[in-house]
Amino acid sequence: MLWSRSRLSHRVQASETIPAVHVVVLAGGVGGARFLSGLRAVVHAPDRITAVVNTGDDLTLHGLRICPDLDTVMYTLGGGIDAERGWGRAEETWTVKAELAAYDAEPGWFSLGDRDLATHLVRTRMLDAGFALSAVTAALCARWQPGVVLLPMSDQRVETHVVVDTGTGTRALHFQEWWVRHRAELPAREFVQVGVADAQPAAGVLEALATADVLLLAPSNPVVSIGTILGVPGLRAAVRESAAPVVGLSPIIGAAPVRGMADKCLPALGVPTSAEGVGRHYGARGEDGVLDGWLVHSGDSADVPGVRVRAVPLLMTDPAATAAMATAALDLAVECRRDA
Ligand code: FO1
Repeated sequence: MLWSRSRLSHRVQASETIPAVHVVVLAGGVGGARFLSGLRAVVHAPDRITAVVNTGDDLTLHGLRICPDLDTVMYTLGGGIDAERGWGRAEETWTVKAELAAYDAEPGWFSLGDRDLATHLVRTRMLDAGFALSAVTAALCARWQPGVVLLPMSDQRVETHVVVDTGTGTRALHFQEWWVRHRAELPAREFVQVGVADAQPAAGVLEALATADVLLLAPSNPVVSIGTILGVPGLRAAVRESAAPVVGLSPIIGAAPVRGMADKCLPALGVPTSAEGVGRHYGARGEDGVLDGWLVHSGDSADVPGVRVRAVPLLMTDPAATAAMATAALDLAVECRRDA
């Protein structure tokens, strides 16, 4: 069922009471990218959306710097994503991957497509020339035209490593090895962002947060995506001090994540895998948290003290559903703003 334009435009009216809407979204990979495409459909001035994207999943392989979440958002909004996989390029070929395997060039468990490799080659060349990751991302977006301002959370390297039980002790793995090679089957005891102490928000991030009319936490992994972004020194405080209402969208529907493996991450923090658990984990801005509003899936309930909770459909089944979610988030932001 297509979301009727009149209904959408009617509902958007509510959100347009926020003057010159500048929406800043903290986002991870697939869920964040899908949500951003819905938000872009609703916020008519696309360059008034700034996405601050997780870079804790980044890794260096075969001498190339790979930024999965930035690329997933860029490809999804730029029209180059392989929608089935949710990452990498459409119409991809794997010739180089096969040649690397023929050389037994490790690691074979992380697949780099031929088209995708061009992105990593250009990024690595620019990083080696001394350009900041934010500048490199802007250069790559000149081709892809995502219709939003795409910023890494930091220009410094921050890599999520996972401390797992080995049965005879513990070992730290790069997030991608845990996530891709082991499909997150090894119980995670702790997530460590290597380098985060020396990191700062990327160029443009604090300015975006300071000029935001609405701040949204996309339905991304609350531990390794949203949590990693908020862990960059100065970022959480900037969110808490923002004049904009802060609204999050639950990545958990019922007792399970919509996609990805948030349920494999939350136990390491002692957070229940529920919309209420994640909402309480983010916490109310009136206390020491970050939320003013929290959207949970219709049928779920959540009591998050100090946070205004609304239940709406949160399944991003098609563009119209995602646009409706984005509208609901903006509407809740308007409600929260009135309370401020
Ligand atoms: N995910 C996989 O499950 N298998 C892969 O081989 C793989 C390769 C890959 C290459 C580039 C890229 O941007 C993403 C890739 N991903 C792969 C997805 C990636 O692990 C996730 O997108 C994020 O890191 C989690 O949000």
